[in-house]
Parts: sequence; structure tokens; C-alpha cells
Amino acid sequence: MKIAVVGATGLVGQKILEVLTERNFPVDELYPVASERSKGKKIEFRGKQVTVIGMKEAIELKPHIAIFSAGGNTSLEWAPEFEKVGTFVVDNSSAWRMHPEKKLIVPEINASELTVNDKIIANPNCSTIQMVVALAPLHKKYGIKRLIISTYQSISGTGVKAVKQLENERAGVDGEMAYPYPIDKNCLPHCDVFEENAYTKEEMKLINETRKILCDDSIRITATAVRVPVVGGHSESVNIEFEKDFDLDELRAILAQSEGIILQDEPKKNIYPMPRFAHEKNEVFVGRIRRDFSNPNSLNMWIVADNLRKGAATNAIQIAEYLTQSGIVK
Ligand code: A2P
Ligand code: 11C
Repeated sequence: MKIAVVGATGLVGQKILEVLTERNFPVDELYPVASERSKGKKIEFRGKQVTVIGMKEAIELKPHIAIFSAGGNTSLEWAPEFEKVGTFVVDNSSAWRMHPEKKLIVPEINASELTVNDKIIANPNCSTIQMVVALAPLHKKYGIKRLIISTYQSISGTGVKAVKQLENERAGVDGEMAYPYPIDKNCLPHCDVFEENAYTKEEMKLINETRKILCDDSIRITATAVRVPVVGGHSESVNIEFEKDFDLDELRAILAQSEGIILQDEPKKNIYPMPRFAHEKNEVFVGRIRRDFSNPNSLNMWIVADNLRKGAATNAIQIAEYLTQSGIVK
């Protein structure tokens, strides 16, 4: 396979190269693409130095699959150009996620919807991916009526600039700020920009993308997304109201048997999901599962995953794996 990684010098791009190697993805030729200012730079892939090329050059090379992680505007402009030469694009940005004709894919849930006609495939937002992996099997069994979500999102979701801000703050030096306030010893109820309705874009992604992936616009969802001084790994407190009542042991068993989920739910032994534990893992960790005694058919759970892996690189590569293994990409 000829694989282009667009945004190869970025945080997610670098993770994509790492995960391609770890999962032994069949890459015969790798085309790392970045902005004009990075053209000619060398990056390492599978122990070899590979030269970063520009977008036009990559399109001429007609890769089988291009995995994009270079921002929404880059995807809007360039994904259709790759499509024209027959490349399948797996896009990590928000550009195509809510497009009515583009599919929003989490392989454990809906990869089987993909066909040869899906040339631009959207990878959901990191906080959505980890949550729907846990929700989908429960929705199937008990029917989700309403979700109340609070997130505790790490700074690597913002990018290199935010990681640098925290390092500078901890070292006591001045530098460029990714956030309007210090992030060390702080929590910002502010992920991505505010919209007219007083929710942030991140909160609206959780609402809209979840409904699209679970194919159910009737689910009522509300969310508060918070940035915390954790370098990697997003955590989420999710309150779920179901249509049907549930047996907690049965519900736990469903989660434990579901693909991509690791149940960590032994609170008496202090076993519950945490970003430190989820770091560099591809699975979604679920715990603190307990009945919400204030409302019928309801429970609370705590969901954690590595946002650069399952939230971005791993999910995108699982989509690429499905494309090759199903014979959609030949
Ligand atoms: P570059 O390193 O040349 O700026 P991050 O989100 O971690 O900042 O990474 C963004 C990635 O997207 C980087 O690899 C960046 O390349 C790349 N990128 C940004 N703008 C463009 C563009 N117009 N065309 C191609 N790649 C881009
Ligand atoms: C964050 N979820 O943690 C974001 C990062 O729409 O793909 C990814 C933004 C996106 O801030």
C-alpha cells in the first residue's frame, strides 16, 4: 500500500506513524506531507529517514489511502483533490464529520457501513470516540434516552503549543499561551471556541457526533467540556438514562465482552480508569459504574482513553485496516 500521512510532523501525525509501525500496517511506500515550511525535512519511519513532501507532490503519487491530521481547512481544501485521483481519505479533522453524505466511523461500531464509494471518511472527535465505544453496546441493549456528560480533557488535545505552555508554567518561564489562562493548577471550562448558544464547539461535537454515530437523533444530550492539567488522556463522567431498566452485573458483562473496552471497576481495590494508566494504550477504559439513585433506569460511569491513540491515530488506522481487510481498497 502507498500511504500518505498529511500533517506528519504534528502531534497526531507522529502518533499515526508510530501506530502504523506497531500494528504492522502494510506500508510499501510512505508519503509524509506537511506545510510548505516543512518540505524537505526528514522524519523517521520504521528506522528509515523519509523526506517530507508537499500536498501536490503527494497527490501526483496517487496513494491508496491518505490519513489527514492537519486541521479542518487543509482537509476541506485538499481531501477532494486526493479523492479525484482515487485515494481514500481518512480525515481526523472536524471538516467532514457532520456532512450528510460523509460517514463518521468508529470501527467497533459502524465500519461495516463503508463501501467503495466512501472516498472521504471522517474520524470523530477524540472525546466522542472513547464515549461511543462504551455507549454503543449499551444503546443496543437498553436504548439510551438521555446523556449528561462532563469531560476532563488533557492538554495534548489542543496540540504542541499547549504542552509547551504547561512546561513553561511549571518551569516558571514566560512563553506563548495556548489558553487564555494558566493551565497548571487550574481547570478551564473551555475546550475549543464558544458558539452563539453558549456551548463550546467541543461540547456541540459530543452532542452531534454521538447522535450521528449511534444513528439516533432522539437521544437527548448535554455536555460540559473542561480542560485539566493532564498531558495525555481524556476522562469523562457520563450519566446515562436508559429506556429499559438494567441489571448492573449484566451491563458490566456486556461492556467487558465488547470490542475495544477494558473494564476497570473494582472500586474497593482502588481499581478505576485513569489517564496515567490509559497512556499509550489503544483501548477505552470504563469503571465507576453505579446506579443513579436519583432517576429511574439511570447510571453513572467514568470513561478514559488516550486521546492521541483511540481518540485519533488508532481509530484512523483501524478505519484504514478495515478498508484494506474488507477489500474496499485494493
Ligand atoms: P507543519 O509542521 O509544517 O506546520 P499540530 O496540530 O500538532 O500542530 O500539527 C499540524 C500538522 O498539520 C503539522 O504536521 C503541520 O505541518 C500540518 N499542516 C498545517 N497546515 C498545513 C497545510 N496547509 N498543508 C499541509 N500540512 C499542514
Ligand atoms: C480537544 N477534542 O481535546 C479536541 C482535539 O475536533 O478533532 C481534537 C479536535 C477535533 O481539544
